Amino acid sequence: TQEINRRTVDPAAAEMLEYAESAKMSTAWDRYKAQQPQCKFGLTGVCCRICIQGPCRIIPTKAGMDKGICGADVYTIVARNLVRYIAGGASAHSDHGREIAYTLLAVAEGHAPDYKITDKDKLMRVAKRVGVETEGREVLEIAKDVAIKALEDFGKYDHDPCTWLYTTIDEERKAKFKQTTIAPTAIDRSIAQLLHQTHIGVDADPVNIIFGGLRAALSDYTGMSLATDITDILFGTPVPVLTEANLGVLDPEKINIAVHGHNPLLSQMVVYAARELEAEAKAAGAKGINLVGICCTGNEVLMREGVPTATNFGSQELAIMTGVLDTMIMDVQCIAPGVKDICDCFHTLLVSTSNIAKIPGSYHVEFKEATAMEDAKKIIKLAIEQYAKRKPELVKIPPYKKQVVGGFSFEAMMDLFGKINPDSPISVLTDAIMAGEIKGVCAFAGCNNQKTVHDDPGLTIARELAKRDIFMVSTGCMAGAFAKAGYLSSEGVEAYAGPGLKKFIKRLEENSGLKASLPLVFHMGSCVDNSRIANLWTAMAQNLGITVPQLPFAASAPEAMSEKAISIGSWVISMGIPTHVGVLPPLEGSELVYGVATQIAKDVFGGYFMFETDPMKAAEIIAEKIEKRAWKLKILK
Ligand code: NFS
Ligand code: SF4
Repeated sequence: TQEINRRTVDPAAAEMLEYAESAKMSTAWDRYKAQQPQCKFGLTGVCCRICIQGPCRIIPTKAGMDKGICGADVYTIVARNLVRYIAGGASAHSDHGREIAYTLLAVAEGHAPDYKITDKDKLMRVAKRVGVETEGREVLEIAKDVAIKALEDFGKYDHDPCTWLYTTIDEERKAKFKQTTIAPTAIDRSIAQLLHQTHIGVDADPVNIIFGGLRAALSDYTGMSLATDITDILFGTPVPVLTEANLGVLDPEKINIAVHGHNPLLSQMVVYAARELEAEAKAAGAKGINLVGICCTGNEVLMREGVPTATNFGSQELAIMTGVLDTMIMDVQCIAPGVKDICDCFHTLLVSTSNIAKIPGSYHVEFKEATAMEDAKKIIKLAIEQYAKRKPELVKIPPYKKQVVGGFSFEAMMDLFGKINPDSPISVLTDAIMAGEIKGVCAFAGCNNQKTVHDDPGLTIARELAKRDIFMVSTGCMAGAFAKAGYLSSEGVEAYAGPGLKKFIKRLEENSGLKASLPLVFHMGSCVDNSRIANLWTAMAQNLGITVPQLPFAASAPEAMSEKAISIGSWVISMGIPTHVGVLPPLEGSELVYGVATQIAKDVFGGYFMFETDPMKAAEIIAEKIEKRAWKLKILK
């Protein structure tokens, strides 16, 4: 039990981990332990494997080992390794965005019959913003031009900055990115160029390498920004929705299907298909179909359809151990290959759907936009068949779930604020800051990481910031952690909000016209929806007539893990937001690179990284940064 307490603070995960131990099923926690101690060279970023003369491992104090074989200094190596993570992250996010943009194009051209334009108003708003003519034109014509505009952001050959970057940020940031030459002109180019720049014998200048990394990071932003916009156009812009989270959402009497991954093109279709096949599920003896989400594809369908969250990244294997998950449908990103081993201990069918994401032994159903509904139905029928194979003696659902109020897109937030001040919704937030009712805003993002106690850092920091009247929003697997702990419902407000924050949230609540009470932390979506959070801070800065770096706004990725998290963090600091990261990325091997990330970045961009692995200390640091900016702002005004 002591060991388990050091592994997670999620009661459902703890129960499943006890079970895994007694049943001798190995989990990510066990494999993390088996990897200890991890290689110090790798941990500090000083191992170079960029060419096959290597690996070169640097020991700065040891003559002859202070440089790589090619003569690369430690700062070159650390910087190159860092920005290659960004290239990976930006590729993942932007490729996701590209799929969505292609689907909009297919809809416009009539090749994707199962999809449609759901939010015409958003299409019009986006079209106007990106410079697509709307007057007197058919909806599908406009949609086509918006899709093409988005696809151009990937590969256009002029030298203008990407459209989805420059139409969503303020003038001051545009000038900053221009002056520092980090505005990407094409997403693909910036990523390919970064791989070129970090090839052996190209760039040895660490600062120049980091600037190349930031350009790719802004491409990451561009890709996710267009992904969010077009996903809203296709499936609707989220509005507040009531649901639940944690393994207790699994229903022993229903056919349980988990959607896991990131791309809503599939998971959203699964939602539609499940509704149509309800009768078939009943004919098979189940009480119906119960869809649940894991990771960000789960966040997507939570935001738009109220699909409950089963769990987040760190505990994905544990959902299968309940013995009632009939099928796990994966699309792309963050699906741990370890899930297959657990599926093999139960009856769970693992279905892969993307040509670039397969797991040996899983069942592959290729998902195509042209036959989307048919593909989704095929998978659900497989799940219905699978239900009969369930082993009753292996059913074990931990009885934990919490209420969740989600669905806070940027537009939904503005609607909420607009109930109090219809003329200037965002003023409701900024006025509360200027009046000192709340101190500022913290955005939580990112993953689970085995290097921390699962879910604990985010929850601890949020509790501390709540006490200090800091307004909070979240995306990604941190939103999953908050969901499971009751922080995405009024339970969190009652338990943790300081007096000012409570008053603020209650005021919103009284005016909201919603049946549900409002949460402590506002769920703004998947990781690609961090673009919504950027919209929020841009609107706040414009409303106050200040720059983003002057805004009392901070970010935290308490358990950052993926390359995507690194690329997000990098654009967030470029945008001017101080960003806490709760795990040490491999930077410590170079004082220079570490210094650029934590200090020089502040001088150049106003945003910077704060690395702190102790959640209590981290909360202190984040609150202090926000409070200091709020204090300065009040003097300024
Ligand atoms: Ni973001 Fe979301 Fe989760 Fe991390 Fe993975 S699912 S895209 S990368 S682990 S938060
Ligand atoms: Fe070693 Fe240089 Fe090759 Fe890196 S690029 S592995 S430092 S020789």
